[in-house]
Amino acid sequence: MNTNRLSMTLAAALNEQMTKEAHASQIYLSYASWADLQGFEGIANFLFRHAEEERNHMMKILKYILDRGAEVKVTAIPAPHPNPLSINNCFEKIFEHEVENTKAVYSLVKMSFEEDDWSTWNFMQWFVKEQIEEEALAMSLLDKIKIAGGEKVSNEALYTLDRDLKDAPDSVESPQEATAEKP
Ligand code: OFO
Repeated sequence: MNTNRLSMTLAAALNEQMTKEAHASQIYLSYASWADLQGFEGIANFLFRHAEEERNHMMKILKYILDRGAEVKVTAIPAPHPNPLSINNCFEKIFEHEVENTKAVYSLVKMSFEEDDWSTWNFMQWFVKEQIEEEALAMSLLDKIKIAGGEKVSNEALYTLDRDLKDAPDSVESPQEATAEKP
């Protein structure tokens, strides 16, 4: 008896999205490590936490594929992007990445709509909503650095930004509290 309720196309697309989320996690990990090495502990902490959040997104998709009776294909993750050139550049790259990921999410929504796969369509709505938050978060980082001077930001302003990101409670639940059900 065949218990798989995902089409081959959607299973492949979901597996691909799962890898994209793992890739996102690696990107945040590498940017966080870069920021830490530059002495920006607060920014690094923020990015490390976000890396965990992306991993939870990966797990959420993995679990959904299994719940639908399809095969999970864990593949190699592409290398993260090269290190940013500055904090301003780091925040720009994060924003661009999130917008790219939103496009990938939309494409899955479209595919599930076209296939009348309402379970997947419904499942993907969580990601649509999440991407609104992720883009807004990335944009708020960009706004902060823009106000502080963009590429010309002073060390003093960077110090304050770093301290604020360290102290500010962000909306990301700690990895210990998050689950695949509730990333
Ligand atoms: Fe998984 O949300 Fe960012 O990329």
